Parts: sequence; structure tokens; C-alpha cells
Amino acid sequence: MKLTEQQRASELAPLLAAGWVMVKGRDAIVKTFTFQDFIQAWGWMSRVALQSEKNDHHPEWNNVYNRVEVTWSTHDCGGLSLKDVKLATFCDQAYAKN
Ligand code: HBI
Repeated sequence: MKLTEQQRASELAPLLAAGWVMVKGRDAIVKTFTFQDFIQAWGWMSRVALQSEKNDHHPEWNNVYNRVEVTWSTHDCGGLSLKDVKLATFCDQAYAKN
């Protein structure tokens, strides 16, 4: 269930190009999103939370005022899976709608 080398080239590369960064020492990706204010950040987090629940796949995240740092990895396989790719993509798409 962990991303294969081929999937990393095809699925992960677009996310890295969109600003996601590999977490040092972990098979995980992280990105910080900045919003106008806390309420905008909270609204985006709400959308991601609902999508996470719908996919039974949840983020590791930290919110300080108008910034949200989000890390995706799959605990069940100890690394990146297609679920992380799907939810990270959703994060970017939801952010673009802000
Ligand atoms: N979220 N990121 C992440 N990784 C998981 O492995 C995971 C999860 N949310 C729910 C979940 N696993 C459950 O399906 C399993 O713990 C049963």
C-alpha cells in the first residue's frame, strides 16, 4: 500500500512541484498554508476535516492564527500511500478556492 517508486514519480512529483516537501527522516510530506486570518484558516481546515473523515484518512496538522502546517503520511503502512496523495491534492484544491 506504500507508494511504489513508479507512483512516486507519477503521483508524488506533482505535489512536490506544488510546494509539498518531504519530511526529513520520514516518508511523509508537509506544506504550510497561509490565510487572510484565523477564520479563513479554520474554514479551510473544516473542509479538509470533512474530506478526511469521508476518506477515513486524517492529517497531522498544526494551526497558529492564519497558518496551517499539514503533514500527510499513512500510519497503517508507515509511509506515503495513495490516500496521502489524494488528500494532499484536496488540500491544494480547497486552498485554490479560498
Ligand atoms: N489516517 N493518516 C492516517 N493514516 C492511517 O493509517 C489512518 C488514518 N485514519 C484512520 C485510519 N488509519 C484507520 O482506518 C485505521 O487506523 C483502522
